[in-house]
Amino acid sequence: MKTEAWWKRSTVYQIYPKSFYDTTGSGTGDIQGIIQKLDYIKKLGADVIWLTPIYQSPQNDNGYDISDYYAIDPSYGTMEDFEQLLEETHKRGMKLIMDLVVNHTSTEHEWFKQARSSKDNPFREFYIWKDPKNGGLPNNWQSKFGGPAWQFDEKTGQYYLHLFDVTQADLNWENEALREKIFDMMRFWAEKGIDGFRLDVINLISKNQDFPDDDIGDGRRFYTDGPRIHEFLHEMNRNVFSKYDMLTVGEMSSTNLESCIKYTNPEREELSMTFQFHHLKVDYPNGEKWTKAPFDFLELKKILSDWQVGMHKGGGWNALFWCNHDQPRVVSRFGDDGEYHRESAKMLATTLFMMQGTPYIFQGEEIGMTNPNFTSIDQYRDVESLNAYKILQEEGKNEEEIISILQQKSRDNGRTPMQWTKERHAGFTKGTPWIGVADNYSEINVENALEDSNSIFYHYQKLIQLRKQYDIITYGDYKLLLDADPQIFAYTRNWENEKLLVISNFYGKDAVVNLQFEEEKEPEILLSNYEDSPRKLDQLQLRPYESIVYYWK
Ligand code: TEU
Repeated sequence: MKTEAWWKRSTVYQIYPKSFYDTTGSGTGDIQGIIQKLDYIKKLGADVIWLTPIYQSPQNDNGYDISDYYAIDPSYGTMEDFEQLLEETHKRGMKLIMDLVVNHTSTEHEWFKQARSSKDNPFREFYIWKDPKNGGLPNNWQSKFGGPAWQFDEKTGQYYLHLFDVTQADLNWENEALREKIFDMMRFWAEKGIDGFRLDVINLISKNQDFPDDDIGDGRRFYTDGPRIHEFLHEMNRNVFSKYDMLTVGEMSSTNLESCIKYTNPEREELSMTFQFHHLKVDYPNGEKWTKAPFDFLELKKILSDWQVGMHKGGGWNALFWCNHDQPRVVSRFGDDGEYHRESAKMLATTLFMMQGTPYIFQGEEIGMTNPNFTSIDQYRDVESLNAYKILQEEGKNEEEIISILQQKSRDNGRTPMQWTKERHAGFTKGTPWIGVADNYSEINVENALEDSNSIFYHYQKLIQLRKQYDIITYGDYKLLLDADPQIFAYTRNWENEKLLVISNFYGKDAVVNLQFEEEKEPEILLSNYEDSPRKLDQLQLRPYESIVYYWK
């Protein structure tokens, strides 16, 4: 029997250090704060911690703009703090993965400072420079944060490419010297003993070298899953990953199923798994993020199911997630953050955790943290949201409308401080938090969750345990049922002589489930979010947001 990769049965807990726990009173979280909360994560049962970037950075994009890959940002602590964190994590039998941001660096990185100093500087070719075309921009590509993707540099008379903020200059992966430098840096962290990497927008590193104008879009088709991407990832795997026993998860912007099978099928020696975002665009009507819109439930089912079936068939591996630091809170988004807060948060967790892949929990998700509903632009911090605010103003939208869009879509929804207690600032800091705390913290907090045996926290704990216990969750195939039902998300998993059936009501009203089953035996209920859920499947009625996992053997 082949050995199972350790990350297949693991659950990853994502920490956004800035908002996790502050031990100094600075108003931003720090590494010592993470160390103090390791036992909490252990209690939840997560096996792996993913830290978003803690490297030295001017923080224009909260650390995704790195100015030194070898240094810890002083706002988080020191390299000794980091080493202590790694040791304390390992002591508890958990693993730690770091964020690898190598599509771009900060323009304050030494490489970029050298590069911009003159056209013949050896670091010039570490970045992507182009001459003006007809006195203007080299092409019409757009930055993901709004506006053109090129910035003119007066001193040398050329433009540099930035797919994100103007302070995030894209690296030139065509340059072998750059690739060597990146692999060296990766080995430095691997040698410290980390257990893997989450690779930021890694499918954007290979650009079409003709840099053509895009007559139908914003340019993304010329660099998404680009011409040499599989070659670069394979090279990275051979030079770094394969030398260690790592979990590698690629964040794949606007990707497709076919590419993700290639990225993750072990035979190709690229990555362990991928994040894709199609299921999180079901509330972007016509692909437009900056509008207020309900989510398309049928589309959500279809997308998740296509990825389940497709990756299974192609021998790939999914990272399963609802939330991260770029996304609104899922209970506010696809659930109900009012009356059915608890039921809907549990339902969403169950629906995702019973799928095939490795699940990710974003800090606070396990207690059902919600969007904060900020009411004024002064409360927002995110560079993307602040840009969007300006663009929406220019489009003539009024203040109220813009704020209501940000309330639904801003990345800051996921970035408010972790709610630990009902004390001031939710116990996150003794100082002034860098971003406001959601005002429901006296109800929704870790202290309350731990005291209540029926809390969302313990539901997540149970889900993590089930995944360890039942092979079928890791290995079973997947089939969507009732694809056109406007209220029920139901699927089966089959493996050897076992079967799972997951039925979730995605809305706040009762639902009748019309399913025919040949099974003679009555199933066992592995988990439900209501007491006394029915074991009989015919004439099954679900209560608001009810979600049940049935099991046959
Ligand atoms: O995000 C990549 C990315 O494209 C998004 O999720 C982005 O936030 C979204 O498209 C905006 O609508 C990664 C990081 O997770 C994010 O925090 C960084 O800002 C970004 O890369 C740049 O490094």
